This record gives sequence, structure tokens and C-alpha cells, in this order.
Amino acid sequence: MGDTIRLTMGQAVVRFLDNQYVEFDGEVTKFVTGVFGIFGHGCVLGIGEALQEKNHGLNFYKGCNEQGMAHAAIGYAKQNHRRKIMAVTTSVGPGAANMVTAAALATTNRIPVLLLPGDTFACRQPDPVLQQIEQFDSCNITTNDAFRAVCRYWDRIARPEQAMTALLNAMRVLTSPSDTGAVCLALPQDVQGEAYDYPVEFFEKRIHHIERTIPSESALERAAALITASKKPMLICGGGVKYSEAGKEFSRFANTFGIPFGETQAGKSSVVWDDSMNLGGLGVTGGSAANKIASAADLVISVGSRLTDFTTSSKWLFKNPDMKLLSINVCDFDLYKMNANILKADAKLALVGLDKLLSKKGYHSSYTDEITEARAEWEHEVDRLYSTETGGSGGYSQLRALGLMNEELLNKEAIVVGASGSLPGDLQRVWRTRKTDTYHMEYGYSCMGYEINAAVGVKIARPDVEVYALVGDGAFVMGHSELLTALENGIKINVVLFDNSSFGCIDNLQRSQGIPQFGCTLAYRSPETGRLDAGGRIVPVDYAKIAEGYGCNAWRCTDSEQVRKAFKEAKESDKSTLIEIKVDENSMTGSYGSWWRVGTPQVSDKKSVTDARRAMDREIAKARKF
Ligand SMILES: Cc1ncc(C[n+]2csc(CCOP(=O)(O)OP(=O)(O)O)c2C)c(N)n1
Repeated sequence: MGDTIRLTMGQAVVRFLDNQYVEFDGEVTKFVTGVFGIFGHGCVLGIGEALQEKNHGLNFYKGCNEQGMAHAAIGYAKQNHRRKIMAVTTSVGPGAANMVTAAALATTNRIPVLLLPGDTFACRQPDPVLQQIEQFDSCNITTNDAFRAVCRYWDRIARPEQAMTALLNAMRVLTSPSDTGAVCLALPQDVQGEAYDYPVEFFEKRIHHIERTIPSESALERAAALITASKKPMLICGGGVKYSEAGKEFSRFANTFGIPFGETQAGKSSVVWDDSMNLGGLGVTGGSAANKIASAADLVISVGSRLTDFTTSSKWLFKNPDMKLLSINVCDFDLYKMNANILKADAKLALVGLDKLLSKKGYHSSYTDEITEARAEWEHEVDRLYSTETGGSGGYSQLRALGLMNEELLNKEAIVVGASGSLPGDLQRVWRTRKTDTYHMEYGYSCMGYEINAAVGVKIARPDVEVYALVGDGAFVMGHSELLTALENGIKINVVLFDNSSFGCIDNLQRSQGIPQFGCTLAYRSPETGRLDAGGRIVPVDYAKIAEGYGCNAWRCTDSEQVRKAFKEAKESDKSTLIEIKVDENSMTGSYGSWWRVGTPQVSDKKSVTDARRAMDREIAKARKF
């Protein structure tokens, strides 16, 4: 038996995390770099005491809301391509429950985050402890069981020595390119403070090797045969391209063989916008170029995509009856989607392998002018959207503001962060990425409240560039707690708040399906009808003043000149800023050759609704079934 060291479980967790490293392509980096936490009785004495010690290299950040700080940790890991992560610790009960949404977000988007919620007493002696639920049918169920549904790995450390297997399993999942997501280790508050003689070896520096999945020769041959048989193939640039750091190889592949590509939200900015094969956004929130080429493609080559409804237009987009799908992915679950032909491999290795085979065969796609024409037509449309000052109702256009930011006001290295509302759609369509890794969109869970909180994590990951969280008024109100954490820590982020006084995109969806405006506008309840119908007086909110109240520099803008001035001054600010832009509720982009399956009612008193349902059914009939 080797040497042992007597530590509390809390101290063991901290010591272990401090010694975890990853190696990717020969580069070794510290994996867990910090911990976000909100202390309560369920964690301040155990893990809190261990963090307070100065014998470790983990940066501690006090959060303001558990969901918010977990979003910051997720933003940090996503911007670091999953090679650096943060842990997040909370108390028992409400503190833990607040974090469940963030766990789901991380798992959906395949982003590693280590959640360390406190848990009620394992010994059960003082039960019920403050904030304990007490499930009548099992004393073994606590708030933390809610994490089981939304995490990739879940464990409860009921004895201090269990921490060893739990932590190793946590690392297995957190460092996996295919199976990563949220990991929850529930830490009962008594066990956190209990001591055990841990083997010293357990805390030695451990390097987890993140391996690229190597494609088999036969799988490469099969894939190459599919491509050579194709005249009009199209690539999908998914998040896997980003995490594989395969942007260069992806672009080279596309250009060598004349295969155009559409971008997903997660893949966008792996390759810059003006790459000659880049058709821009694909699917529901895509543009005309990618959607047009997709509808005729005879082979769709998905690289690292989850093939969500937004990417495939609810399986409706690819209309060529002879279309075949080739899926390149490291994740078996994704590979089996849509009856794809499978190439299980890391994106970079797959593209390099295919490049060799296709070059040998002298392959080139059969497109003539379609790609340049589709691109030119789409860029013309983006220019039009960028230069139109007003929206459908005569107010300042959201797209004009985005255009100014994109073309004139932001440095090309600046990172934009978003997640929900109309902005992800607008950004996927019109945002021209001039540098790689400058587009950070959470559109797997599309969680309102991610934007600002995640931007704090993004800025910790990239202190050298300006970070802009783009957020609607609804999402701002939903969650921006870590703006205060940013101020507290001297982390500068810029919030750009587009105020249309409504849940704009949902209001749009409602109206598009024949339902009159209802419950989506930030308006006073009508004194006449007692309802939240259309036409109510807008509730005026001064968001800039709210931000100033926290200590930010803030501006309110209603036109391009004010927007220009605000961004210029915000750049010069050394503390976090908020730029509130009043925008026309009808100034977001529409649809460009796409469709989205939604749950329109089959029966209704309103003909407009049943008509919309009939139209929906006509399109459902055209969509693939699996
Ligand atoms: C946490 C969460 N709750 C609800 C939703 C559903 N939802 C999607 S977008 C949206 C409205 C967003 O409004 P706002 O942030 O003002 O953006 P806008 O659409 O007006 O641009 C809602 C309620 C969501 N995505 N996330």
C-alpha cells in the first residue's frame, strides 16, 4: 500500500480537480481551471472550506444565481472547445434546483460542465434539514435526483471514499468528444466534511488524452464511393468541425472538390463567411443560398452535426428524391439519425482521409455557376437588410443595427454570444464572420438567459478580445445575474439589448399560425378586456438605467447615429457596458426557402388557424419521416 493523506471529501474533490489535465494534438492544458459557487449551509463548510484553502490553483468566482453561473461555466468550456472547464457548486435544495436548466443546456449542446450541488445529510440524523423536500415514497430521493434526466453522468457520494470512482467517471465523461455534457456529483453536506485516508496516488497529476477517432479504411472507401457517385453534393458544417478544430481542412476539402456548404449555429465561424464555398446559414434560420442548394443536393455530407429540426427544416429541406445522407461524426447516437450512411470519425481525420481518396480518383462536383450565383444573390439580400433603416412598423430596424455592428463597429476578432429569441435566426442568416471562433451561439437548448451569463465565461476564456452578448428584452429580464459577477471581478463584457417590448419571435410564430396577438407583448393588461390582447399600452422599461444601477456604463439608442456613438464609447469603457437599442417589433428576418414543423391546432373556432393547420399538413406530407 502506498502513502495516504487524510482529507475531507470536499478537500479531496478540490485537490483531485486541481490535478486534472488534458492532452489534445500533443498540447497539454489544465482541464479544470476554476469553480463558480454560491455558498449555503449545504456547501460552505465542506467544499467551501476546501476552496478557501490556498493550496490549489482553482480560481473561485462567487456567482449571483446558480443557473446564471452555470451558464458562465458552460460558455467558458464552449469557447475553449471543451478543453478547459469549470466546476459549479451550490447548496442543497433551491440552489441545486436552480442549476437543473443549465445542466440540460450543457447536455443538449454536448458541453462539459461539472456540477457539484450540496445534498441533504447522508446519515439522515437531522432530517428533515432546511430545504429538504421529503419524498414520501423514498427517503433516498432529493432535489438532486432532478439532475438525472439532464446529465450524462450522475452520482451521489454517500461515503468519502466513493469520491474516487465518482471523480474518475466524471473525467471519463467530461473529456469525451462523443459523450460529454453535464456531470452531476451530488455531495451530501455531512459527507463533504468527513475525512478519509485517501491514497496519495489518487491526487497525482493525471493527463486525459483526448483522442481523435480514426476512420476505418473501409468506412472511408464507402464514403468516397458515395461522393464520387454524386454530382451535386453539399456539406453541412456542424459543431463537430469546431470542436475538432478542422476549419482549415473543411474549407480545403470544400474548395478542392467544389462542394459548397451550409453552416449550423454550432458550426458557424469554423470557416469565415467569404470562403468561396460558404453558402451561409442552413435550414429554418438559414439563408436562400444554402437552402436553395440543399433542396437540389443529391448527397448531403453532414460533418459533426446533430441534424436538429433547425438544420434540416424538420426533415423537409432536402427535396431531391435521390438524396443520400453521409454522416461524419464521433457520436454513434448522431450517426444513426436520418438513416445516414455512416463514417464514424473525427471531422479532421475524416476530411483528410477522404481528401486523399477523392484526389486519387480526380473527383470534382458538377456544379457550374450555381454556387456563385446563389452566394451573390444572398449577399445582395444581406446588404439590403443591413442598409434598410426601418422595420415593418416604421421603427428602427434590428437588422440595420446588426449591420452597423458587423460592418463598421465591432473589431473582427470580437466574439458575439447569443442563444434565444429572434437574434439567433437573424445572426445565423446575416452575421458575417471575419475571424474563426467569433460566433458563440447556444441553439441546442436555446435558453433565454444564457447570453449575458455565458458572455462572462467567454470573456474569462478570451480576455484579449471584446465580447458582446446579444440579447432580447425578454431574455434580458429572464436572466442576466452574472453581469454583476462581471462587475465584481473586473471582467468587461458588453451587453447589446434589442428592445422590441415583446417575445418577438414567439409573437411572430403565433401570428404566422393565424392566432391573434396574445400574451407575448410587454404591455399593460387591458382595462377594457382584462386580458393581455393586442393593442395594450407598452410597459416602458429603462434597461440602460437598470444596468447603470449595477455600475455599468450604459446607453439608449433609437437610431444609427446613437448606435455608432454608443459602440464607440463602449469600446473605450474599462468596465462592463449595456447598449439598449429600441427596435421595431417587425424588423427581424423572415424565412428563406425553409419550413418549420410546429404544433398548429387541428380544430379551432378561427378559420385562420385551421387554414394554417391545413398548410402545415401539406408540408408535413413532404417531410421525411425518420
Ligand atoms: C428559458 C426559456 N423560456 C422560454 C423560451 C421560449 N421562448 C423562445 S424565444 C422567446 C421570446 C424571446 O423574447 P426576446 O428575448 O425579447 O427576443 P425577441 O424574440 O423579441 O427577439 C421565448 C419566450 C425559451 N427559449 N427559453
